[in-house]
Amino acid sequence: MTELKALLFDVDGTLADTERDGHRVAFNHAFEEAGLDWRWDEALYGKLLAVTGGKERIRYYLAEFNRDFQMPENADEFVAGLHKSKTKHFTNMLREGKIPFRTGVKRLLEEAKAADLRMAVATTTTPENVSTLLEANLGVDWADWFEVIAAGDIVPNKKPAPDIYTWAMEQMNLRPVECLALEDSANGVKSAVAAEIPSIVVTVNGYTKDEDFTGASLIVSQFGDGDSASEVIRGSLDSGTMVTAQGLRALHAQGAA
Ligand code: XBP
Ligand code: MG
Repeated sequence: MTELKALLFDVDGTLADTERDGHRVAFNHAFEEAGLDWRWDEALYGKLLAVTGGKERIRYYLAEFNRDFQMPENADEFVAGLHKSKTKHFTNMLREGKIPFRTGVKRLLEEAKAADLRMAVATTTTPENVSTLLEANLGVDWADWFEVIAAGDIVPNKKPAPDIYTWAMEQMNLRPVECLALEDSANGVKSAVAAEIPSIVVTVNGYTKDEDFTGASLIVSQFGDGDSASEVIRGSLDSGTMVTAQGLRALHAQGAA
């Protein structure tokens, strides 16, 4: 049986519930600042989340929901400029402490560190968003927690492609069977499955709770903490009412060859 060596954490929706009141709001600020009448309400944003990556999501919106918009000549520059502005607004919200870690995340990180589990981030968002979120929630030593930050455009293809997980494992010199991925979305699960990671834990949120998580080992409402219990949606949680580092080791042992 191959021992669990590393936890690979998704960011948006997993470490923090960033989409509805974070990224979505930041996109709208950027559109307003650019003098565009685009407004992504909660329902539309839920549809746009089918596409990962902020720049890719803007293009998807124009292609599927705003075909009348006349894209400027320098389309790449236009989209990149909007996304840069959006990232400025999003990181400001993070620095203002508006987007905390989800329940149980800090506890799980501490348990994993104490259990000598290696940790990395594997996300579609930008490195700047990751470092700002981690510093806001873990302090100035945030980089001590994660060996690798695999984020955004570091790979050619974003989730559901496996690239970001494969890149992270290559950097850590780890095999998929030595890893466990923690995700929140169908795109994320597909990415981890395609990267041949055998153990995948999903913590759902408002946007992803009804998605198809085929390939996931365990689906929960949250990681749980103190008197805020984790509810099991699919699979079994041997560690009582919380997702714990030891519980993840046991889950991995059941699934890994
Ligand atoms: C979620 C995403 C990201 C964010 C927006 O990433 O798909 O694109 O929605 O962030 P993950 P950017 O769940 O993999 O963390 O605008 O920086 O892409
Ligand atoms: Mg996610």
